[in-house]
Amino acid sequence: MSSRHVRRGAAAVAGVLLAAGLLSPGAHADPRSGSAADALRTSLGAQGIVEIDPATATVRRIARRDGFLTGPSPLAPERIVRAYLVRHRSVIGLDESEIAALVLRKDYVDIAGTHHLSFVQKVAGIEVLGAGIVAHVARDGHLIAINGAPVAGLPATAGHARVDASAARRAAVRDVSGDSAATLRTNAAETATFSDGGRVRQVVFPAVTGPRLAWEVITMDEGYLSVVDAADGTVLSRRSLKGEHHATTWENYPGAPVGGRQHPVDLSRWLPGSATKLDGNVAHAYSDVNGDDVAQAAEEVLPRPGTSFAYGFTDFSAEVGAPCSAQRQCSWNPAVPFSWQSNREQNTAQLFAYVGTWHDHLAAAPIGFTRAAGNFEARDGDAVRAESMDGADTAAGLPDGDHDNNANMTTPPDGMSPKLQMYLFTSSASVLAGNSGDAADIVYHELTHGLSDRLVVDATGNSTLNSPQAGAMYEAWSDWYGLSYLVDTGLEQDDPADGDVREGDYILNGRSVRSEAIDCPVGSTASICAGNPAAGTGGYTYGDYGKISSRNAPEIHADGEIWAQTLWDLRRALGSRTSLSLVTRAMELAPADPSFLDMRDAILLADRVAGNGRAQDGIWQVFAARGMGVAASTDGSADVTPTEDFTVPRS
Ligand SMILES: [Ca+2]
Ligand SMILES: [Ca+2]
Ligand SMILES: [Ca+2]
Ligand SMILES: [Ca+2]
Ligand SMILES: [Zn+2]
Repeated sequence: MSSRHVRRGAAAVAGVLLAAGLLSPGAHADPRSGSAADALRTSLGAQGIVEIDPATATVRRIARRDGFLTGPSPLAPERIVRAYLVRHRSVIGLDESEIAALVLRKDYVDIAGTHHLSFVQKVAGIEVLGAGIVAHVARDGHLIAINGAPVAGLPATAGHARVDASAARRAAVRDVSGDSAATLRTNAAETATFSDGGRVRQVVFPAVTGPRLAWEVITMDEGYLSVVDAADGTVLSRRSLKGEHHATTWENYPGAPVGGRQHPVDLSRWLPGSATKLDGNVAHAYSDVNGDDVAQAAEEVLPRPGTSFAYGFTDFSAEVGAPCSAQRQCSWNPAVPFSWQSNREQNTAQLFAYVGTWHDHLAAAPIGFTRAAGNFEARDGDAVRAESMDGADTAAGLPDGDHDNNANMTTPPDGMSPKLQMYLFTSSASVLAGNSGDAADIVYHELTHGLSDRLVVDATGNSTLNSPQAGAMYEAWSDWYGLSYLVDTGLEQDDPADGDVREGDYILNGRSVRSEAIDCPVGSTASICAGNPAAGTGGYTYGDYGKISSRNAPEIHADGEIWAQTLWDLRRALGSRTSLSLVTRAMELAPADPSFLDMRDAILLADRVAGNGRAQDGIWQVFAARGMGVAASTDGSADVTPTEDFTVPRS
């Protein structure tokens, strides 16, 4: 585990953000600064460094590699610095009054006698977070270097806070899924202290849209420094103050054109700084290789000194051969017992990150699968038990037939942990020697079963997704939420062409685990939308129920394709955000054990509740085109021969 002194990089949230790199160019930037910077750089010689921060258009650094900026001087260090700033103000990016307004916060003299002067900026006495000038002056008065970057054009007043210090602290705690109950100790106008030793103080935050009044919140219980908007309580940034946890993960699958390469990620949102295994608020991930649903010590993944949970991926593609490729890499060799061990830690950390990512995605707007909605969190007693490589060692170092080529999620009522089991896939001509826990589409499919099982419930909180039509939607939602996310985030493409959004693309080497792609419209002539002959070509309609499975019998994954494709149409018609909102709200509004038509009606109702009825016509058009028009009928959720209809209500 890393040192407590190591600080994690700032994490920006909510689209607004910190980090100098995201600040908008200062409106007051001197248009001549480019030439002034060039002139100064020239005067400093070949080894001169003059950098302008592209975001603030103010100075980032002035120095030279072969000497100092000025000669020795008997003047006080602060005077040396201020004189230099004024002389080079067009490069600094501040005018004379802005330089005069810089406040010397600290003059630290190191044991060599060098002064390190920190100048901050203030608005009506309130410090501008992260902005200012740091200058270094040698003991004999040489100015060594200037570091920035300050903010130009600050307003004269900061306004008033509408959110108080305690509310700001609560927002910061909530944001990191914390549970601190620390109480207010002292409360002055602009600074409050709390019983955990933390502090809340007013600051001016340089946001993209301009400076805004905010609270800097330091929570010692949670170990974060957060910035909370004083107007509306939005968390503008956060940074962990604790030892950090990293993993190296991808977002899609190994070798994917987008999201296919490992890169460092910060696990600290989901893992306490003190964690010695992958066990946090949203999940406990371990490799249940013996398949007994218990985490034995050898199945845990431990952090490595210096690298935390960053485990590299071992590519087995060359060893296994086709269909493994650079674009879809294999993760073990089914011919070699225990070969999966090479990626055991990597895959478990990957799965942990997937579960955390999906928790956060579902919890946020517009879906809103929160604690109150019944999501999965350790503080409520129901973190996900995420079992990677489940049963990989149930047949002498290989998975037995009950532990391969699949994945599953078992979801008990709220308050009890679900169990997510990811299996290895054994290779064949068309199936990769891969791991379902490496594939975003499969992990998100399984976790979404937890969403629908927790939202479509009876009065006692038990899932009611039992009968065939409800079961078909249960499978469809899992594909739809996952693929929507992958397309929304650019990890997968939904081209104008039909049939390019496919569940199981990685593990089936470019094909789908379904009979058709999810983006197959009714009437499509694309070959991947040809479906089962019994159902006819093109995307499916309600009357195809029971005809989609290759066994020509009702089957929930197959019949679920009707619902999944319909929701994909809805997503196209209404947009991702609106359709996610309506489909989720409809789960909450639907009757127990719903039929497709019950759920169509719940979506219409959700639009009246959450969308003021704006989408009624669009919803009807989508459902009518899929045979769920106004005169469609079904004899309940258990009916596997519903009657389709393609008309919309007369207005
Ligand atoms: Ca076990
Ligand atoms: Ca298991
Ligand atoms: Ca819960
Ligand atoms: Ca498409
Ligand atoms: Zn499923």
